[in-house]
Formats: sequence, C-alpha cells, structure tokens
Amino acid sequence: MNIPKDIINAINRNQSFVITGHISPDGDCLGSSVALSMALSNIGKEVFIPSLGSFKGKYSFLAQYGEKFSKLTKKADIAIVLDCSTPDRVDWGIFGTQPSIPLIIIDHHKGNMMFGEINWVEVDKPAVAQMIYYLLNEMSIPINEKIASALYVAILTDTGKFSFPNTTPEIFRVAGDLVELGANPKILTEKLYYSNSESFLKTLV
Ligand SMILES: [Mn+2]
Repeated sequence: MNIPKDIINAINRNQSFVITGHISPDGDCLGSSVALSMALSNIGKEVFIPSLGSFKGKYSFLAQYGEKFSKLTKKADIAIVLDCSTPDRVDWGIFGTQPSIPLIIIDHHKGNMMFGEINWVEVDKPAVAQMIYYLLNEMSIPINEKIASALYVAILTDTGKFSFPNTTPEIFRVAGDLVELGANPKILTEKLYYSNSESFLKTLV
C-alpha cells in the first residue's frame, strides 16, 4: 500500500493534533480515532479528540481509552479526519465548526470529496483501521494492547464480524497481527455484540 509521504511528514513535523471522524460514529470511526490518538500520544505528540462525547453505548470503553485526549491546552497544528467522505459530516464535537487548521483526510469511502490539504483514500480497504495499522507500522510507532484492541474493534464492526463481502484475506492477516499484539477477540466481540447495557437490562426488570 502506498502511504502518502505527505502524511508521514505532517505527523513528524507537527506537534499538536486534533483527531476526529464522522457524525453518528461507528466502530471504525471511533476505534481508528482512539487508536491513532493513543499511538501519536505515545510518541510524544499532543492529541485532542473534540468528539469524545460521541463515544457512547457499547463503544464507551473506547471513550475511557481516549479520556486523556479530552483537553486541548493550545491551538492544534493540524487535524486528522478519519472515515469521513464529506466536510459536512465531520464531527467537530465541542468545536462546533471546523477549526482553521489544515486537514488530513484518511478514508476508505468511494466518492470522498478530498476536502483536506492531504487526502489518503483507499476504497478497497474494508476499514480505515487497516490503513492506520499500516501507517503505524510504516512509521515504526509501537502498537500496544489498547491500540490493537481499538483497531480490532474498528475492523470487527466494519466487516460485520468478518462476514461482509469486503472481508479480504488481507484483513484477516491484519486482525491476526492485532490479536498477536494483545487484542482479545472473545472479550471485544462480547463487549460489542453480546453484552447488554445496564440501561437495557433495567428495562427487562
Ligand atoms: Mn469505516
């Protein structure tokens, strides 16, 4: 896969990042956002997720992973928008509107409007998380258990538990790597699909 050098340079050259995805977020959007945030933070970058309030319900454990990214201490240098094909669908969260900083778009949707200063769109990839996985590997940024888990969640949801037609041999290989790095398929699948929320259980009483 051809990872644009511009993206690697932009990550290396900037210090403070806003990372977000699309409104009505799904597992790929949230998992990829929090995975990239943790990874960049681990190499000393400042990261802010303005849309942390969107990490709800079965995805709230990802909000816990991302909790430390809920504070912006200064104006960010650059924003990375994940899994979002049009500017009107970006979840700017507590910003309300797009901040006046350059955008990097990383997405896998056909028809992406290429609305960033740098655009990396791979329409044959089942999940943005796969792109993030390759990006981190390319940059030799370590993937710990939490990052692997967030990426696994993203892949699990965007492939419909490895059942959608987009489920390639390649995505199983990536998922296998993530399991090797600490993602737990049983626990993560249960969290997403088989554990009823407390509020739902209360309705059954
Ligand atoms: Mn996606």
